[in-house]
Amino acid sequence: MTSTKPPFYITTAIHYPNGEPHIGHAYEVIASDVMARFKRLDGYETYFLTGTDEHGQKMQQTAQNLGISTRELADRNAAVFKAMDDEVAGISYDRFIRTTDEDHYAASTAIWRRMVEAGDIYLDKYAGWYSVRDERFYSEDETQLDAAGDRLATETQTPVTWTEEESYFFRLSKYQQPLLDFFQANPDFGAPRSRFNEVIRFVEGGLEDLAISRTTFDWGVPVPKDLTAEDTSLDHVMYVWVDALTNYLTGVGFPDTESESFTRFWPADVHVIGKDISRFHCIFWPAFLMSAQLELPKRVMIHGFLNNAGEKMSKSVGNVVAPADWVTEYGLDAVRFFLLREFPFGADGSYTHEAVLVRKNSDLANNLGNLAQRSLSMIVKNCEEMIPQPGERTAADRRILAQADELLEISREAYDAQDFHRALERTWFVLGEANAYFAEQEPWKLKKTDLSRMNTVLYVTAEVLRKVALLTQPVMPESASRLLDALNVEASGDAGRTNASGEGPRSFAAFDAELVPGTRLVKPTPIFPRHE
Ligand code: ME8
Repeated sequence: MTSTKPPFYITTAIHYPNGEPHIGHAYEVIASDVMARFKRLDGYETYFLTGTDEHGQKMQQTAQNLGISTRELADRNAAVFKAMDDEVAGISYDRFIRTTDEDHYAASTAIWRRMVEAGDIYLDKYAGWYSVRDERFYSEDETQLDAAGDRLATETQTPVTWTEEESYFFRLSKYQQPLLDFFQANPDFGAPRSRFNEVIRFVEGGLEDLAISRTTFDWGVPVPKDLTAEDTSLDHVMYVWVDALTNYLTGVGFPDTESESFTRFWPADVHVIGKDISRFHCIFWPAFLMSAQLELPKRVMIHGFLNNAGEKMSKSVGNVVAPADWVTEYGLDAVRFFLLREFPFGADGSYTHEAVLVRKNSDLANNLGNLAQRSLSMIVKNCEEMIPQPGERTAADRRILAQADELLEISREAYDAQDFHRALERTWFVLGEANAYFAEQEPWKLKKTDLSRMNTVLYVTAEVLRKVALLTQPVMPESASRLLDALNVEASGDAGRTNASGEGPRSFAAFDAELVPGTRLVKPTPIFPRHE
């Protein structure tokens, strides 16, 4: 299909492969995947980038502790993160980027060159605190001493070490006012507003120039000697965040700014990231891009953290959940649904086994699964295995159909704000209404008294289910597809990937076209089994 809608480019944070992925990592890629699938189904040409952030001191130290080479650690764990996407979480990325990919070196070198040309890079000496775990510099007043007398970063409670080394600096201070002007002109650049406000307040407090190279280890993108602003005898590698952020450009073909993919997809429509890295994305990144004379991304969506029963996940507490364990226990679609339905994307949220069960059994098995099973089985049994011909519509029919009709626009609006929670809440509200409608109309009684009315009720219910199934494809690709299969809705070749069940997805272009009476149905198999 030649799309008339603008291209859509979405990215996740790239993850440090210094350990194994946990459910918080899965949360971010799943939400981004849902967003990408929604846009594809809605006819946007979509590019979805995710991957691993492999440079820096943290990677080098972890490898040393394990007694393996940093390259080996990166290869091994990047494969684990990729397997989470491919084999566990059903992620439909277009590229899985690794910052050790060759084209990424070219892109990082090119953005550095542009920042040098802008006069924004100079050589100096860094002296301050560094947290390897956060890969982040801290000023003294951002640190504190713990009971044992060890110094920690106050915000993240990670150990910091005194670091003194020659470093290149980026003139971040120069961009304070341009950033504030940009924020003012683009109030939706950072979301949710409360988190964006924190960023704005930080910039208003003044910005110091930023150390952007390291000389005390070598696992990074080399700072090109011929491009440095001043001469030095030391070998510098780029500070890991400089090359990490640049992945968003590499992914669409930078430094070839004339390339088809770059002209089509840059600037990114949305960077999806967690709350701990909002400053990097809302301050450093736009400042680098302003310096490099490149367009700024349209939006940074800052999601909250996923906690285990209200507690931060941590290895020492032993409450870290592996995505694969959850998927084995609850099934992928139920996990995806839970993560987006349970709490708003911008907020912190918690999970417990009980909370997942309630969502799975009440929202999926009861409200959706049961309604589908009962209504479609009735159609197969009583309507010669065909979508029945509806009669005249009553006020109750029109009401529930109108509520289902509105779901596409409501979802579009919610998705554009990455408010997955609201889209699902509204969809399940309509499903609740559909269940009430089905119970009130009692089609099983109409079977004996008014066949034509029974046909209408079954038709209306099936039509509501079709619309709900279409719109839940991004969240639950496999189950929604099976429901659409049960309704014998044709796959559209224009809506992106083939999904797990082998059927192609159904584009939203078919949203308004109602079910055709006479369409053959087969006896449905239960789509959302209860979790016992
Ligand atoms: O920060 N709940 O990588 P990372 C939700 N490499 N999200 C969580 C989470 C949790 N419990 N824990 C982590 C980095 N995240 C950098 C990013 S981007 C150019 C470089 C999120 O592996 C976190 O907020 O530490 C971040 O968005 C992502 O997982 C990767 O974290």
